Amino acid sequence: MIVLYQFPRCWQIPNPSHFCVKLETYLRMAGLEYRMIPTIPFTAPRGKLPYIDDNGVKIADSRAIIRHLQQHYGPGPDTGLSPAQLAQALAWQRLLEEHLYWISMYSRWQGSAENWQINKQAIFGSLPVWAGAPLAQAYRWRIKAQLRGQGLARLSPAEIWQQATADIAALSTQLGDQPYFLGQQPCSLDASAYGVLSNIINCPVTSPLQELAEQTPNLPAFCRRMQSRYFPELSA
Ligand SMILES: N[C@@H](CCC(=O)N[C@@H](CS)C(=O)NCC(=O)O)C(=O)O
Repeated sequence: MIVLYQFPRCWQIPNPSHFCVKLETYLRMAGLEYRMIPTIPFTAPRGKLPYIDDNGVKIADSRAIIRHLQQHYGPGPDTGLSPAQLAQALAWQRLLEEHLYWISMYSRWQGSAENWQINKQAIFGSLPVWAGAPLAQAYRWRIKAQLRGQGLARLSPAEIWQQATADIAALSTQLGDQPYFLGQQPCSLDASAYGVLSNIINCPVTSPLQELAEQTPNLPAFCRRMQSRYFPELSA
């Protein structure tokens, strides 16, 4: 059976990690059985979560994992997408995972002191204090360095929220009044979108980004739709 390593659940969303939500949603969309082991990225093969162990083979990076799953277990929810739809899905995933994700990380790791406490408790709260406190501090420095390396943290907050506004508006326009991002059927793009959007809209970390997303007519409804379809146990 596939073993999924990811952060412990919290906040009544599938995971505090955007990429862990994406992968677990994909597994459920594809109807693949898995067992979950809560962990932190410390011992992950590429130093990041999620990763899987599939019959003794460890694979890290949600994209590499989904490619592996598609090769070994079939195309799953992306069956039937045209080459043009697959291209669109790729472009939207890049916006979500390579841009909006970082704005969400900025809100969470570099935002207010209250947000930091909420985030710290969710990710490191299950560890004993002697281990959790220094690890949390080390990861905070690490993520701040990543945000500077990516370039986002070199912009002013006003510039960051301006970019967030454009991303959120584009996503809301693409979704329109369809249930899923490419139409009537969910596909791996929806798993990616749910991963990022649930971690913006449905988590207790408040920010201008969350306000922007909450004000759209359709993105919060998309998150509710995904949660009730794939994670009904979290709504109970
Ligand atoms: N490209 C990777 C990104 C995974 C990722 O960034 N995971 C974050 C959690 S959302 C992580 O484990 N970060 C720990 C670190 O960077 O030290 C994927 O698609 O899986």
